[in-house]
Amino acid sequence: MVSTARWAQALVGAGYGFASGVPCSSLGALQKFFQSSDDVEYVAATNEGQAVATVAGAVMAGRRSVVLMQNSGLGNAVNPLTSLVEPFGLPMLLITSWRGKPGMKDEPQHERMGQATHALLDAMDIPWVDLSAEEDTALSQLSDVLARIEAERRCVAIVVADKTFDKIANAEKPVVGRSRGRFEDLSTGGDLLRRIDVLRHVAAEDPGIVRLCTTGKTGRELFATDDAESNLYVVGSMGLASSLGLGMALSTPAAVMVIDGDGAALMHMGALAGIGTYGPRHLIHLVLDNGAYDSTGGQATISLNAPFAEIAAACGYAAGFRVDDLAGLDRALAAPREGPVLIHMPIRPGSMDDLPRPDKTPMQVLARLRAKFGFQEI
Ligand SMILES: Cc1ncc(C[n+]2csc(CCOP(=O)(O)OP(=O)(O)O)c2C)c(N)n1
Repeated sequence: MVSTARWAQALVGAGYGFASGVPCSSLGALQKFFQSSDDVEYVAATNEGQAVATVAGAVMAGRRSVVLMQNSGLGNAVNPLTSLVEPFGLPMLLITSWRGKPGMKDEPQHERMGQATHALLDAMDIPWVDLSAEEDTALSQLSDVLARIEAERRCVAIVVADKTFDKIANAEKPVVGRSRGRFEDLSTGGDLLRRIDVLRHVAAEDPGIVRLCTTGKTGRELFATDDAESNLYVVGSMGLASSLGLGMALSTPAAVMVIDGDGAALMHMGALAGIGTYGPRHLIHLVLDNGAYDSTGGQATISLNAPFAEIAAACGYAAGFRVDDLAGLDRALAAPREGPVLIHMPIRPGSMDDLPRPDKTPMQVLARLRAKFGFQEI
């Protein structure tokens, strides 16, 4: 059996100070260590995909970070692992349990994933090692994996079977509840704007703000109107720009604006609870709500029944604003900020004709952002 404290201390000692995950009983002791350590900032994610995206945000800003999950949760994480971590070349440690390990008695719901865990990692081109239950071997495997992450600048997984780590008695740091934020409706009822009008306006704002732009036409329009160093086009990982923003805002003093779509925001609504709970005060979450999946042909979303600003305020954002013109947007942006704000802005569907796509790779766009904001590469 491996000493949880010794192994985790080796990880922390190697500079891994940021972690996010969703629990698994097989990783319970390790997660308890991270949640109790003063040397680790741990974000309890509501979904493994969000954990990956939150860690991705921290990694982009230069922090050595680890994501922890049950192998059932690998299914939830496939999308950001393949469409965020890989295209942006993000080095990170993924620790996954191995429920349903063939030959070990486990529940029926773990059987298939237990057989498929390594094949799934292989399919995603994520190198892995099965952690030894012998302590010295497990420690040397850890240092080999960390060296590989940094040398090859990629995600590497450690697969942990049940009963590998010993139990620890550390007391988890409590999650601090945040009080409900205020909600203000600044709408005027006038004609709705086009997305490009809002993006032009936002682009003319302070260039010292990181702008993380959701997948689809929003990023393409921002690219077309103002391809600035502050922009990061989150080309994949639909719905996870907000979790990415959370991890980044927790890792840099720079203001971070997430420009989201209604379809994307709906896809990962649990992220609102995470942002509300961890509350980075320099995070602005702008949801451009055209009532449609505009980028894929304008199919209707169900955003009519999603009062994003009120939900965000209830989740602990300092404030939620509903605005429908640029004056309202400016008022919301200028309001004193005691924590994250969400600005819900209904807009017209439709986009520019002949919309280009970013002419730089995700890695080039990230390199530019890092240079501008002084984010160190790990
Ligand atoms: C996980 C996932 N599901 C579906 C898609 C296809 N897709 C790309 S953009 C998009 C629409 C996004 O809608 P919304 O966030 O409302 O933004 P809009 O296109 O309206 O600007 C969809 C469904 C995808 N890229 N990823």
